[in-house]
Amino acid sequence: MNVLVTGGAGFIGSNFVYHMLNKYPDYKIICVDCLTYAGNLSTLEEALKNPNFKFYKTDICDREAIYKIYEDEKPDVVVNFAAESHVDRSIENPEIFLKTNILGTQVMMDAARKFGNIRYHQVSTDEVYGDLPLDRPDLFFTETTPIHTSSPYSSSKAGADLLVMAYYRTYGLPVTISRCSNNYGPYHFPEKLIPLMIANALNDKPLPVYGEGLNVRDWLYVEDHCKAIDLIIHKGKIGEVYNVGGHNEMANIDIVKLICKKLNKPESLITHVTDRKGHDMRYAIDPTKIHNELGWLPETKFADGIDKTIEWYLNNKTWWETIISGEYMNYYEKMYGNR
Ligand code: NAD
Ligand code: TDX
Repeated sequence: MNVLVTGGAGFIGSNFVYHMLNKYPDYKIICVDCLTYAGNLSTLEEALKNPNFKFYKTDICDREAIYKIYEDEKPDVVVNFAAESHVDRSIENPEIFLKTNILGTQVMMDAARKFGNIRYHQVSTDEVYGDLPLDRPDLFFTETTPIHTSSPYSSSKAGADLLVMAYYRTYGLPVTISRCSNNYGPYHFPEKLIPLMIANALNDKPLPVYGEGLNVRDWLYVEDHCKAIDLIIHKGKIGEVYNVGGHNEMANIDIVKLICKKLNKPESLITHVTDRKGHDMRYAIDPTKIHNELGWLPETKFADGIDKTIEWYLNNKTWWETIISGEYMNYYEKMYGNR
């Protein structure tokens, strides 16, 4: 089978590339990534040595180049991870989010239609459902929860989801969508909460918690997300949405305190900074459907996953130190300098 993976030089996409290469030695994995600030070819260093792996430095919005790749590589399945993924950046500059996340999705699906109605999977997010109140722990997002977005990022992801379902209904494109909760694990770009706090703590820098830090996220180890997508592309029902999440809700402040404890750093490093605009309060996924229909269950407990993640950042300092010493410094100064 030929599997075309977009965004494979980013966090979840690269973990998925490695998962697929390890699990299916007879599959060919074709990766398309234009290497934005979030894409890193060094992440794919091992994959690039594998004869079953091929990399294209290409923008998913580049229709001509994408059509050529479909024509040459003849994918059986397409998994679209490529996206602008950081909420804070979408608040500063929404345009690129609309371009990549919506128009890029359209190009990928037009190509899938043109070259044989190819099986198409869209990697979406729980953020399309908006947020839940903190005082209603009984509420969870199901696949029928209405779309109700908060940020330009989540709105662009929701726009893409609607387009995916339109291509299913209008053209009969064989699609599926997964909506996952917050991932953590190796190769997580250090602008996101967990890797940012690990990197700052290791450098004895302030740990910038937005507002009181009471916002709740539902954390899932990235490998479990990859396994869910693997199941969906092989056994998922066409035209369906699957929520993916591990019932592991934690307040941001508790995550940051835990990281301090694990790294033996003082909690006095924690600095409460101005809150994110439109900040979603709580995300919580009900994964009953993917469990009942496809037998998926998260395998890594948070206590183990966070230890593995911290260990990975300790053992791979060059990877993240290279990132935070470059252009990222300007971003950090702009976002956190006067916060
Ligand atoms: P990431 O920002 O780490 O990686 C995104 C990758 O896409 C990068 O390699 C980047 O170079 C590439 N890319 C961006 N624009 C592109 C374009 N126009 N053409 C080709 N490549 C492009 O993101 P991530 O955290 O790995 O997220 C991957 C997907 O999963 C996204 O669609 C995101 O919305 C979704 N998602 C993420 C999470 C999470 O917790 N990180 C949770 C649920 C869903
Ligand atoms: O410096 C910080 N301080 C802080 O308090 C950062 C970067 C974040 N936060 C808070 C904001 C959120 O409540 O931590 C929480 C997690 O923030 P992010 O890591 O930016 O993730 P989030 O906004 O929850 O979105 C993530 O999960 C859903 C991914 O980035 C999205 O791509 C995915 O769709």
